[in-house]
Amino acid sequence: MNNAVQNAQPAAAEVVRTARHGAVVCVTLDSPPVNALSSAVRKGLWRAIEEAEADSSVQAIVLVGQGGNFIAGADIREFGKPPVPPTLPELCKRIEVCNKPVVAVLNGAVLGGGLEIAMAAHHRIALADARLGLPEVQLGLMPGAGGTVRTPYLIGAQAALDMMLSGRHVKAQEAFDLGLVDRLVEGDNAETVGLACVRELLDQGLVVRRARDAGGLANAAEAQAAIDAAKADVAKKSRGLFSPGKIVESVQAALELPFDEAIAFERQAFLACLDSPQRAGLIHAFFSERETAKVPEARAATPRKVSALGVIGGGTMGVGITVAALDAGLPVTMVERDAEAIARGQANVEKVYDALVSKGRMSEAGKSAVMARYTPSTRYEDVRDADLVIEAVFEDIETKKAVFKELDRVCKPGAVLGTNTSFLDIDAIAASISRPQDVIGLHFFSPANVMKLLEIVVPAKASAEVVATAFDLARKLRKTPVRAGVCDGFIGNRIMAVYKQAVDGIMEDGASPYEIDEALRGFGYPMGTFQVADLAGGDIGWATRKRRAATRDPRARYVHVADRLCERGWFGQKTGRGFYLYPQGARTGQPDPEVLAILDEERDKKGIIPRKFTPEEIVRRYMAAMINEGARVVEEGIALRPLDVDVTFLAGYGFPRYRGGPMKYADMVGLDTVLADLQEFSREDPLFWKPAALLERLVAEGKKFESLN
Ligand code: 3H9
Repeated sequence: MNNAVQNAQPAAAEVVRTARHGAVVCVTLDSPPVNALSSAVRKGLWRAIEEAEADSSVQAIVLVGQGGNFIAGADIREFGKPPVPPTLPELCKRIEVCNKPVVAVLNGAVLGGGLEIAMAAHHRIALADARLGLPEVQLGLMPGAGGTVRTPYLIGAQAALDMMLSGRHVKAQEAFDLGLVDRLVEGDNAETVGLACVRELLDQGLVVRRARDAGGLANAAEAQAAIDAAKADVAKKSRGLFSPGKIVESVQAALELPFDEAIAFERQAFLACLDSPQRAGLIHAFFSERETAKVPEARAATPRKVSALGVIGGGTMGVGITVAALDAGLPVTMVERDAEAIARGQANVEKVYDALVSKGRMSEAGKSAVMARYTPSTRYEDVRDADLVIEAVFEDIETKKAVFKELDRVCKPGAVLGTNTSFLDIDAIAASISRPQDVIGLHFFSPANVMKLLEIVVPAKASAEVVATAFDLARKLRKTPVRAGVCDGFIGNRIMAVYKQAVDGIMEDGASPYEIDEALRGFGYPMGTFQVADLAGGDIGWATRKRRAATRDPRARYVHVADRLCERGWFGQKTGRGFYLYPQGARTGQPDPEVLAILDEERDKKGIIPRKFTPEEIVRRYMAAMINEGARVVEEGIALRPLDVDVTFLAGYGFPRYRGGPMKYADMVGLDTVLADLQEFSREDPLFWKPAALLERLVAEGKKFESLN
């Protein structure tokens, strides 16, 4: 991120303009990209309200946002910096106490502090495209400018808690039905329709009407019941998150305390959230997910037009990619080797939509419209007009090369040729055809229509235009793209291979797979490593280990337990047992005493006397291995920046979002602490735990990974 650009603060007068229209003052916020409430915007708004109030000829004040949005919230970039007055709660109060009617005209994003400003105003008018929300919870925060008080005053505790705990965006019509908006207006220019509407309201006798006088909490018993239900729900679902509990406490305060005291209570709760490492992690995740698309090639080149896609392969990945593209409105031609295989591919695509139809989330007509974009084929010639083709066949370099040879033969000049390989050498695939500049890795994660991550793997000869096209495709498919270099496993699978080795070592040295999984869930993962292995299928990891056997460093520690399970045909959920037992097709596994016996046998063979590991020690080792390999991946340029590693794990591997990703976590724990851990562990196994040079350098220079973002 460019700090100079980030820190450049425009003057208040530049970002907030006022204009007189008879007796009405129109206050326009113009602070691209989303009118976030920076200190300059807050100052400008404050001044505009003061001036309008002081002018006896003014009868009403209209607030509008320029550029398609009202206000997307507090300026997230200011969090963690010293506060600059006026604060947002002060500004909201200033608007609320204004003795002239203030009307907020809502369009586009009306989020967080933006909605709080609107609720502090006396009337709310919404255009059809307005989306209102209090999404602070997704940033580890809570509404902190009166939102936890004014929202229940306006729409009742239940609806307010739903909005604040989910962070969901409410469309204009729903906001009107809830009573959050007073009037819906047609038109697309907020200023024009807002002014016309206010003139009409003035004719009808527009007066000041404050949220603090609204009756949303009048039925105390009903409000208490909603609060109690929310409290129970938070306890059940919020998995270690801090701010949901604070939101509920603040609504309780809104019910019990006088209005101003409840606002003061909210402020303290908000500041506690602001101070939490979860806020730092979640805001890092928010910005990082937007940064990963900013790669040199996307800046330097214009993407090629992609309006038709080819997918080679109708297996799990081919189907998922096809569905992702169909959902994005792209026509897809899927090619399989014979009639039977393509029939299976087509059936699997249809199955995804049938499931939506049966859940009532799609109509039959909707399914037909999507399927009309899908063309099954058994001939490569049918992708000759495709702008981009993605190969998703069996993970074997010769098979892939054979597919690329066909693509080289049939595809039109300039078509982008993507491979969905998860580890193979894409440079070698590119070198095998006559147009290596058009080849790119598009590593989707399974299920490809659901998982957000798309690793865009850039081989040496890929043209900038091709890279830019891949990023543009990710945007169209609503994926989170991360640029990766070519190596075995790219960013994600390469790092995963290393922390899995660490986990295997912990297991062989004494912790059971069940203790390890529990420790990882305690850290915030939805599932532990062994649960994931059972879900993915043990045979997949087994094949990878066999493939790597020839190149494995003979000095490296190798734990045989997983192989022993695979030799017995225990591949996880699909075979009814793996590290866990799944009796009668159960989805949740049970610990298996036979697995523990196999583990003991393996320990005996190596003369290992098992020792105890605390959950904290398990996590320390797991994270140290992950961070160390993450540092290597950055050092080698496989990842552009540490934040690319973070986003890979957040979007593709279930890393707990509130921890910001492995590299952010390392910064928060302290790189010196991580290095000290590695040094301590390396006394047992110097080869595996050798600290990455980049980590050592950063510690020596007193810097963080953040300095490389
Ligand atoms: C809050 O309000 C706390 C208060 O209750 C209390 C305070 C006391 N600040 O997402 P996009 C940037 S907490 C600064 O790509 P889209 C974003 O980084 C806040 N910058 O576009 C990006 O910059 P760049 C509660 C922000 O159209 C650019 O705008 N509000 C902010 O897909 C475009 O963003 C939220 O949590 C911000 N608040 O989506 C809303 N928001 O171009 C967060 C955006 O340099 N924002 N930027 O990469 C969003 O959900 C989406 O950005 C939004 C637009 C829906 C608005």
